[in-house]
Amino acid sequence: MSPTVWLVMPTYNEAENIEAIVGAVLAQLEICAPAGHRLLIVDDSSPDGTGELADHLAATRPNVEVLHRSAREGLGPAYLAGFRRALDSGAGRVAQMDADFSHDPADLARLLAAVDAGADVALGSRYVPGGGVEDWGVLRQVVSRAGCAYARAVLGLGVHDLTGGFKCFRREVLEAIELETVRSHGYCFQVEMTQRALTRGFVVREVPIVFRERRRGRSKMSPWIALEAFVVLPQLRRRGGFR
Ligand SMILES: Nc1nc2c(ncn2[C@@H]2O[C@H](COP(=O)(O)OP(=O)(O)O)[C@@H](O)[C@H]2O)c(=O)[nH]1
Ligand SMILES: [Mg+2]
Repeated sequence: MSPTVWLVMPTYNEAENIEAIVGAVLAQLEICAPAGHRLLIVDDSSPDGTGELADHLAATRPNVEVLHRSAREGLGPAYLAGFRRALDSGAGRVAQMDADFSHDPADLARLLAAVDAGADVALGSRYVPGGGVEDWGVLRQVVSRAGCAYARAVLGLGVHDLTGGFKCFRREVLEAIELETVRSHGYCFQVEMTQRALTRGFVVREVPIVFRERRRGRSKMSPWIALEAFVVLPQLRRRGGFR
């Protein structure tokens, strides 16, 4: 396995977070991936200038690069473009996380350790003992938990947190799951990737994390993205992780 860890981070209007998150992530990667790492920011032409700020960071720090996409297409296509770039560049493990500090960069070490210990996919999980959410109102907690429970039941999967976006994949998983046919955009993208890994027999391990509400900037997710689940999940069930 190539020792190089790629961390793919999608951004849309994260100008208030980008510099701090890049610094925090690089500091962690120095510690937990000393044999080689690269941070890939995938920006969908953010109108607030996130892409230019990211370019400046990439020019002044080693191991940072930026993939600019011409239009906003949602999380799924941004991740797929980033994963493709990471695989083409020889990544051995590919991690993903949000740019808004909801995912604690310090937790990267435990995700990578789970993969080193034999998991094919490590999932940062809010809904296993030791995991949780901070600062969410009751409504958002209920919607998120109900969404995960619904996805789990519809798809018949044993994973507790199917919609989280803090993960690490072994390269072989991304090569095996036919990325070019993944179509989901929002939270469903996370569900579909995990379903595809499980149905191909890969070992998925949940690592407890505490998810914190963002301090700066605004969420890009809308009720429509949550509703995508009700249309897409039955389709994912029919296909059983294959297309
Ligand atoms: N490239 C790209 N990034 C996105 C898009 N939508 C959201 N993001 C990024 O994906 C991450 C998670 O989005 P966020 O709005 O925080 O979702 P929430 O945490 O579920 O409210 C953040 O880093 C966003 O900047 C998109 O359409 N394109
Ligand atoms: Mg967020």
